Amino acid sequence: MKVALITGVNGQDGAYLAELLLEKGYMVHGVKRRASLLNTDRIDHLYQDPHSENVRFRLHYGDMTDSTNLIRIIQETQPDEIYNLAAMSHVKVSFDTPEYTANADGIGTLRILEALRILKLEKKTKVYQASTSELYGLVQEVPQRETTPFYPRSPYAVAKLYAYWITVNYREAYGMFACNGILFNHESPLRGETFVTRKITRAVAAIALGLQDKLFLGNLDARRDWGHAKDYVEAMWRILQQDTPDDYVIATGITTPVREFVRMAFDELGIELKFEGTGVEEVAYVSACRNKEYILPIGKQVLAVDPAYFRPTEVELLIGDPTKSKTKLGWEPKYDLQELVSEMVTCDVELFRKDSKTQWEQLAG
Ligand code: NDP
Ligand code: GDR
Repeated sequence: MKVALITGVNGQDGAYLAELLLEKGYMVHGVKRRASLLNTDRIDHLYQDPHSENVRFRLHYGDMTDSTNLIRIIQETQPDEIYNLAAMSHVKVSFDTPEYTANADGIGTLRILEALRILKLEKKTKVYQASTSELYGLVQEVPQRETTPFYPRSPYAVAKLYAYWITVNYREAYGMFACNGILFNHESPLRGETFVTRKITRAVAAIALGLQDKLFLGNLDARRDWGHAKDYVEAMWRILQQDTPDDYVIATGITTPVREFVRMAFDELGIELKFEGTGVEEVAYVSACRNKEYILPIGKQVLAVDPAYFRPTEVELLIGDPTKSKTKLGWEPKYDLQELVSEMVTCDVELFRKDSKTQWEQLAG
């Protein structure tokens, strides 16, 4: 049985990846940092009683800032594959916590690689590093591909730049099977609530159900290449099943402005919008309601821009070229953006219907 270790197992990608690897027959170990509450909602359906026989999914307390603990977990679990997904992953928040972000996202990757060397596992254990399209930052070339120069635009992206290159360096210096997946934005109903897509789909559901008045967003012009997380964890696995280690862009090749995502999400519930104004003055009103279940007053303002959500330096345009992953990994995304939006909105409507208690609408992000 193959053994995998996933850091960040209770995050969006960790949850989908754990599910995928369990389906493939792996023994899966997950690293989860301690929190004051049990924040395992995304993986609760995968729980296995540690006292029962043939347990194939186990959690370990660990933190990317603590190398002693990472060394111990790797020694205990002797993984064939490590998927390093743990990170302070919010770009805007990284401007507020730059040193911590560098430590967890940058040096944290070094700690994993160095642990493998210390334990003499560098020839046994393959490493997947969760690299990001944020590395491209300020546009140098479109679409962005493996050879496009990096120009990171946030403390998060700079930390991930270190992680990217230390992964390449350990591959070249020590012959490790260490790979970067340069993944463009991927979303799902499990997406954290303060990333823009989930913030939008939650707000659309809450507004349609009369639980929220208005949605406040930052830069509506930013364009992202959005895919579904379920497709993207499949690519992570494929990257580690190749004969030789390499780095791959994983993307859909289609880019969409934040404003259009908002329009599509409201449209999913039959609510049509009219956008007016530009920049910080931009707003959107309800112009028609096609679905009898979700009737809002025509002319109701449902969107406004709040500059608090602007970033000190922004990444305006991301569009990936997935040619290499399509040809070498045989990877293709199964979901398109319309299906992704539809699934996210539907899930959020269901969630609010089940639990309509007050939500923290304006968390940082
Ligand atoms: P999430 O934010 O959903 O999950 C991040 C995970 O990392 C959580 O389990 C979190 O734990 C954990 N974590 C954070 N800090 C630490 C730490 N110091 N020690 C241990 N665990 C920690 O991210 P995603 O699942 O969306 O992304 C997975 C990875 O892929 C991240 O590295 C991200 O930067 C990267 N990435 C994501 C993309 C995307 O579009 N989703 C695109 C490209 C790259 P907790 O729940 O306690 O916070
Ligand atoms: P991103 O994702 O920064 O691309 O990083 P996010 O969803 O946070 O932002 C996407 C774009 O939307 C704009 N935006 C807003 N963003 C948030 N969060 N909240 C808002 O109110 C808002 N209004 C507009 C942003 O300015 C940005 O341009 C994600 C993370 O998952 C990273 O970990 C990952 O590496 C990259 O995707 C690829």
